[in-house]
Amino acid sequence: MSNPKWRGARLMTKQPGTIHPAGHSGRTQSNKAAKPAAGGSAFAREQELDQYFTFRDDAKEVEFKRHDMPTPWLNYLSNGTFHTMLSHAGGGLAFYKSPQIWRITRYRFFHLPTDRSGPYIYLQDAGTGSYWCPTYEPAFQKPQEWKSSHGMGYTRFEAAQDEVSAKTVYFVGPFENSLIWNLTLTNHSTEVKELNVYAYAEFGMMEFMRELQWQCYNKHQVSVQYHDKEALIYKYGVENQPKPDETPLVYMMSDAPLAGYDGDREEFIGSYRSESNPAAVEQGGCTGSTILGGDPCGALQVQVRLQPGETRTVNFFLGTAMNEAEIEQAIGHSREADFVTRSFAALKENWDSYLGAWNCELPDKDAQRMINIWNPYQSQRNFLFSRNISFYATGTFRGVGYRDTAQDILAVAPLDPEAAKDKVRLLLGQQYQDGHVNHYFFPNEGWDPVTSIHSDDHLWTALAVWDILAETGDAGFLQESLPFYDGGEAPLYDHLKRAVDFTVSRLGPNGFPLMLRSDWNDQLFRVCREGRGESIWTAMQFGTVLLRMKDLAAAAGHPEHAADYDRLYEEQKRLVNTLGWDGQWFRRAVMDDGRYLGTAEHDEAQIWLNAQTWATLSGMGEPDKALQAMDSVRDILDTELGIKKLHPSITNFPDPADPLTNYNKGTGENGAVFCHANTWAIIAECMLGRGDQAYKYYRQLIPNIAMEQAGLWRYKAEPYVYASNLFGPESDRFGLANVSWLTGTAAWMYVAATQYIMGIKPVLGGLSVNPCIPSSWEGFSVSRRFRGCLYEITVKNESGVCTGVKEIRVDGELLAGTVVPVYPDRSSVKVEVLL
Ligand code: IFM
Repeated sequence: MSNPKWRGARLMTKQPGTIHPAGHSGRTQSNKAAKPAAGGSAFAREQELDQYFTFRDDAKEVEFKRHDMPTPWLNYLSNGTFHTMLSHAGGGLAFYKSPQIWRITRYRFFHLPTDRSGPYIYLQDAGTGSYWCPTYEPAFQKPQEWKSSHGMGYTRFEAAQDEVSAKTVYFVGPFENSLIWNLTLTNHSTEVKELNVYAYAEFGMMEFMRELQWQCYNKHQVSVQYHDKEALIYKYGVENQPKPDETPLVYMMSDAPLAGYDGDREEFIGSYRSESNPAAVEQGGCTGSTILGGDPCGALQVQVRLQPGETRTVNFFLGTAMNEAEIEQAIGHSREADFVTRSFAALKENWDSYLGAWNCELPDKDAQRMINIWNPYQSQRNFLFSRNISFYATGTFRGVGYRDTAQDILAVAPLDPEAAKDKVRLLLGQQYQDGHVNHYFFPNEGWDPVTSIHSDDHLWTALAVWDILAETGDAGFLQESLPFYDGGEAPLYDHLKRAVDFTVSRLGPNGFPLMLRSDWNDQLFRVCREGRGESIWTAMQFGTVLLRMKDLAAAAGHPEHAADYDRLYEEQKRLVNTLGWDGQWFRRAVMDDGRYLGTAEHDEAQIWLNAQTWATLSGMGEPDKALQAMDSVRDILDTELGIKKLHPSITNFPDPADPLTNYNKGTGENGAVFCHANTWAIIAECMLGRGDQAYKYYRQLIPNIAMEQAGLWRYKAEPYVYASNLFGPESDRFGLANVSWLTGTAAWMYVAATQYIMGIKPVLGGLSVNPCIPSSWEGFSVSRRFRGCLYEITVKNESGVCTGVKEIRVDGELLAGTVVPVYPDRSSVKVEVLL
């Protein structure tokens, strides 16, 4: 270890004045007129956003010019096992496999100051003692120059102060389970610079709920010890933990010699201080503390002497390993000269390969960016984390949602079909022999699942499997024997058939599927508690599944099942078009008391989006009704910021003493713009051939476009990933985006854009090409990896139509129909499409 006496002096700088965001009064603007907040021309609004962030599409990055965004704008860094959620200003947390039981660092949800704590670096001038953070936050003194960028699996901070620049890249590489903090320092002055560099992370107590409940006892079971390989090792006591044998040790180390360390948060931060003014940094450096019981942290101090013009790199590592021997190996490995560069190169290669399966050139560059970069990236993060942890979700008891993850598979199947298959295997392991499934479950945590039975959960898997089959052509997948949750096993196809049988065994008095606990709309249990309620939407979802099941039955060698599926489909279709039809739109459900939900007869909740869109998705709506229903969506539910989930929002319905939902008007489940459900309107409009309307619905929810429309200080969430919902026009915060990142919006937006607007959809016999674009588009091109061959597709729209394929040529030869076949012997084909 180098000289521990070389410490910083005791100087604290004043917090600079807060910059007041342009055009933001600091107060919520009333929006009684149901208009989003932004004013001025679209150009002016775009200019305003440009002060905050810029997309760098060539690098697949988004760059932030200010730290004071309305909310922390996140990225997820992960190798599939070790994960870090990190904001544009350096806040965030690290966890190993599960944020529920192996949460390594602490993030204070809902607390002020926002976005604390994080993996922070402090840079201190050893002579003056002044210090700052390359992440901008949390030190009081801010860097003179600063920007940050999120990229695919990494976040970079570039900052400068007093002629020293610092570039920090945080990422999780594929070779070790660790967050790498790759810091590059340059001295731009003509003098020698002597710096104290501190890396700091506050350790949590792994089991988050236990920490909240039992911290006073549990804190006596943690330790942070110094290891003679110059590392800190954090050990968590696993008294009641469900998987004690799988609980790792945590290490924190550097590849530079240490000048000091602290394992005791009290020593590093100090009493009545915070990450903004850590005592150790201000009062002479790390103290060499360790703990056997207490409040743990990892703080490392390194000294860097930079000659004029000199650049040096220091890496820090926050990682996990199962025992000390493995930690020693990881330390050795991480200190190899090229470890960090190799790790970063491998990370980049993985993402290039993943995203290389699809690349499009569109007239709309906002859409192009989303489809090529951010939408598949977000979808993959949903696939990995389900709805577990984000700025909004605390990762406390969410696990894997069956319906959520089944839908997430749809966007991963085209890019990584093997991972998609694994996820199907995981899901079907949660199915019972009678066909129903666990609502959500905890594969990492080993906790018992949540077993409520919903009318839709078990049905989603068939859609995912059909898509995987279309993507891969691998009918053998259907024969794989998979276990049931309650014992026994059966071929995969049989699992899917049992899901159908379960729905058939739970039809209600009118013949629609019983609602059970709820369908896709979580809140509907409030009108179906007594078990008699039925879901008309589930009838449509069921119909969609039955169409897929006919194909799957044939592929699984059970063509004899087709007639049954047909019969069930026709029965439900008849009900949907008779009892389910309200005159201008489709009804949503039958309540316990036998009355319909989603009818003009009531004052509230007259029309629900899902019943209109799925009438078309399922092919069940008779053509005039299907069109009328989508016209009602346009006329009643659509706004300039997306389509409302239902209208009018609920306050008293069906009973003022027991309303269907307690959500305030225009929020969440009650009349918000529910982005997830908007995706189905895009698909429905494409299926109806109305490309201009579909594109309107698509474009208005592209996050940076919605932000432009609402105004950044109204929209608030990230402009590069979808949110679950936006406050609707009946709220005075119309346009406020909520629950970003982890939402079914991601997968379905990807499906809507790629398979319906661009119309390039894998089907069992090949790649179907049937675009439905805005009539103003003159064409577009896509290169798409499909079953081992690269399809270079160009679409020309000389006639200015939305849809209707005139001809397709493959490598110059005219194709009959619109399904481009599989070419096992070719590495690429040119597909020319004329609309
Ligand atoms: O479908 C649900 C989802 O499972 C969780 N979030 C809300 C959606 C709509 O209720």
